Amino acid sequence: MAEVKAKAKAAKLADPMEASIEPSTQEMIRRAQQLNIETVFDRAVTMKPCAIGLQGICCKNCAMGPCRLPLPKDGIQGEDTRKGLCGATANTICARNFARMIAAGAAAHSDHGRNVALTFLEAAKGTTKDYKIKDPAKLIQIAPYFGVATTVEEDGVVKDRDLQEIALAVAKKAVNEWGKPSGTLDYLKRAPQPLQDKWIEEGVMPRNVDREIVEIMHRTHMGVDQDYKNLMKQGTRASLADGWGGSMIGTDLQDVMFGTPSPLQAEANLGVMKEDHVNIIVHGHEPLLSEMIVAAAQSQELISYAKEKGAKGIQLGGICCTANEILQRHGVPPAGTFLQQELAIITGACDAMIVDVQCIFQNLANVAKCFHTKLITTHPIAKMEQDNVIHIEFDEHHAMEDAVRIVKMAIDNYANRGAEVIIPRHKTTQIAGFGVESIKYHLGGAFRGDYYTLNDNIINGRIRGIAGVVGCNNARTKHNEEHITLIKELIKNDVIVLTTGCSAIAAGIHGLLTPESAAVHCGPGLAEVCETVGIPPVLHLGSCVDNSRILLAATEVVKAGGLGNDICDLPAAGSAPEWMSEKAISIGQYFVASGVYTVFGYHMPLDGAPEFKNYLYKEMEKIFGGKWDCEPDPIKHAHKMIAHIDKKRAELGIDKARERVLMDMADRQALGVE
Ligand code: NFS
Repeated sequence: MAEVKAKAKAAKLADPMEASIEPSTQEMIRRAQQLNIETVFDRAVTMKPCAIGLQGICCKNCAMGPCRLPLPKDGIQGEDTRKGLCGATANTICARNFARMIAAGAAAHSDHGRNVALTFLEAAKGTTKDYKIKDPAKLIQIAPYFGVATTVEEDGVVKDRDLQEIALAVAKKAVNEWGKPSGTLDYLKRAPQPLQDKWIEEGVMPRNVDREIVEIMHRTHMGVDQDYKNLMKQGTRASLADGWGGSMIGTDLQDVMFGTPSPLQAEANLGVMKEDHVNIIVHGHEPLLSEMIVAAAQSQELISYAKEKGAKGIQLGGICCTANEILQRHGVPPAGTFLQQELAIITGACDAMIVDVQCIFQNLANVAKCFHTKLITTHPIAKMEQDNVIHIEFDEHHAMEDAVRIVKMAIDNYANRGAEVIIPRHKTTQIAGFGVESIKYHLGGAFRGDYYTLNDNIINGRIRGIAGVVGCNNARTKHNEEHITLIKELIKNDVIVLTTGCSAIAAGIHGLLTPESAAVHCGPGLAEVCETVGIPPVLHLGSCVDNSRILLAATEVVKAGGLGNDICDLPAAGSAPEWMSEKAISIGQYFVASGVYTVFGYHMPLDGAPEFKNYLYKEMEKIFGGKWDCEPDPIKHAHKMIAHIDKKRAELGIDKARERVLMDMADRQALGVE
């Protein structure tokens, strides 16, 4: 009987080799299972997703439901008569659910952006000593978009305006973007003019960030908007408020306060943890506190304190997008992607895990209970109910004090480690920290400092096109497999890849973020370009809020000329092969509404409403030039993107390699981009 029971239990465990393609992940899943500690990988085996929810047609927006409208097994024959109690159709329900995902995603990104803007306001006012203007050039660059002057005229002489004064004016304007009573978002004017014209024509210019999110909640309340196209109009407006609003402002102000990233070398994967060091893992998204933790952990005082306690030093590592933030600015190595968060604790070497907001498993607390790990929540909006979790609330007025307290707590905990520490040996080297500015520098050439070289190489066919590969891991797919197979297929076909989020961490872990990988994995054209300018074929552009960098990089490509006059004209495509979060849906929609063909992997919750699905997958292209698609097979997924890139190359007349005719000033002005 006992044996039968044991077998039944064993059947519910994940097979490590099936769960991930990554050896240290496999090793740690195995160790967790030996220690009888459950992880997300096991839960993915024991719990199946709801078949109706998967189709996107469960409505629980009122207490007459939940109403479920599954698609009949043999599809819709004749008229679709499915209705909820109120009469809501499958299209309405599916579109409402989709729009609510956008609202949640846009809210998460944008609230992060708001917190950054509020902290920047404190810094500009001088009411916090821990945050300063680290990158004045970036401040000067963004000020005009907010209508803030960077010069003053005194007695007929034009002088530079006081930096602190500019900062205060920018901060006030930025904070206002979340709730201004009239007008539209200031940053929309950064998009190519034809795209702005489209948004105006479609009536989707976001007015302020909060309003667009609130309006989705209103429209999707019982008995309000019952037209899927109109619902998606609002979904689009809220997503644009995220990509060209909350996220973009968040990215820019983080750059101003913490420095604009430039390429740097670092390591990646669980193997960055060190047995003889105090290991601190920061996990989440907002870099406001983790920036301070980096400074604290690098301070001589705390390093000496760690040595006093018997450690050789302090090793910081990151998980998820907080990892990307401190990687791109300080070279702090990411210890793993979203799906590796429990595994970092299972090493037995994690002395403290500090979490802020988003993508944090509640099960971390249960895993931490099995070890000495201190799990510390730091954000007022993200606490955990388990009693082993410590809450140290971060406040920008005493941010450094909080950080020192947390790092000391981790150091004090070093002595409490259990006997068996097993850190997987796997780690890689990577170059991360690219951005709009550094692409300009690396691919622009010494004289022109612009996107000309990139455009030239796209036009002459060495680079076939550009792909943005972003987003999460999903425990319903094999960890990292889709990301890596897809990215390799793209670069093999001479498509340069811009990556962010957990996809970027995965690319780093699998060795694709080095210039040397070009010779191994790229087609001859892309390899030649990478070798000549010394860049990796896959460029790490940061965290998920930094997808705004991809929008701006695409805009720079348009501005450099020769590849059409809007983002939708570019030989480019977007992808989130292992997506799972609502943020990914918001990102997908703002990419589509910015003119990008966007393919998601795994599955989309749309099958129960074929008409609505068709609207996203086909009709949307007629409106914005971009559309949704889904393809779980990573090779087919890559080839859908490549086919789109080739279609755009043919439309541009560059399907056969040729030299570009340089644009003159009149041509550039005709493009309507600054
Ligand atoms: Ni993006 Fe970053 Fe990762 Fe997905 Fe989560 S960390 S914001 S949501 S899982 S990429």
